[in-house]
Amino acid sequence: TQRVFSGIQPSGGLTLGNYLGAIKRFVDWQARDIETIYCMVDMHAITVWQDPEALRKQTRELAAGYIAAGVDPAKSIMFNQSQVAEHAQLGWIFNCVARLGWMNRMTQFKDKAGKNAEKASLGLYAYPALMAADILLYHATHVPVGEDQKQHVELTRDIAAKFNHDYGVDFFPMTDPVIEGAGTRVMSLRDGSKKMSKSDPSDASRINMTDDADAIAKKIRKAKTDPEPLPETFEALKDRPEARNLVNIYAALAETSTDAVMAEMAGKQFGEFKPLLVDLAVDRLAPISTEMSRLMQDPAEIDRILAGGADRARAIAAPILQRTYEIVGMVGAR
Ligand code: AQP
Repeated sequence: TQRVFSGIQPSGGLTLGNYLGAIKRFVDWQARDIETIYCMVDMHAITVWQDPEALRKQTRELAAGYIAAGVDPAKSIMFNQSQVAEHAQLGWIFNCVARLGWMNRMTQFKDKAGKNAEKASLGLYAYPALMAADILLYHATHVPVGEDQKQHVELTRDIAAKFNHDYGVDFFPMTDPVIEGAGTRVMSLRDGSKKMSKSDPSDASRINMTDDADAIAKKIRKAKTDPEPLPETFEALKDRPEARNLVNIYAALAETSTDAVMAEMAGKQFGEFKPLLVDLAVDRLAPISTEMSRLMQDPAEIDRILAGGADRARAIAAPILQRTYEIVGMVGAR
């Protein structure tokens, strides 16, 4: 059977990058006839210190963002990771399967830990093993993610393969990362070589899903560009990362290809293109932001949805963890 799993960290407000790279795709998968499981990965979020009150608020806000964007809790299983203890339990087993050498190659750890890796948490280093547990706990076959997570999903396959090999079983499936279409890599509005990120210190670098129309317009108007007009093809934007990023965002929001955008916009200066992008972005994002604030007025209802999702998630996860314990040789495993 096919099953989709994906998650987002409640480590800050949602960005346009999270929306286009992840949530929008979650909604597309939900429309297909496949079981979909979407998680707010709060245990991943604390690999970098989070203020407890902020973490609680961000988790609920993330849930509101999923729902506002079209994830339906009656169709998809939606929950926060810490409510299903099996994630941590399988995560430990995978800490014992993954090799240090594999972890040392993870570029996200290097990016996030920065120069002072000695001060990074052990959790940040082990993050990809917990992520493998998130996915394999449900025997997920597909993981829709942005380009930046590809390496972690590949590591998930390595962990599954090593577990199966070491214990002589064919238990964990090989999961495919699904990275498709425009918007899989949304870049900072201030620097076309950096990804748009919720933790970037510059608020002008990103569009937050809670930004109102004025804020969206201002950020796009101020986005870094160059003085050249738009060329005929997307390929010709190869060495113009900022311009490329705006076209990419336009294509993803308009649900069309970058080539189609170029065919329509060729010859325009950014002075003309940016207002069109503002209109499109406001049109697509403002209803989501309005719905998010409405949902946030009833946090108890969000908590009920997450608790219900956790029960459904546990029903799938518990037998898979029990079987894993049995394979590994834990006494008492049923
Ligand atoms: N800029 C992006 N473009 C496309 N997809 C993106 N994603 C994140 N940024 C972009 C996708 O969003 C999902 C959830 O990401 P996450 O919150 O778990 O972790 P992250 O990738 O570390 O996101 P951020 O915004 O950069 O958070 P911080 O600042 O806390 O590190 C993933 O599917 C990711 O691909």
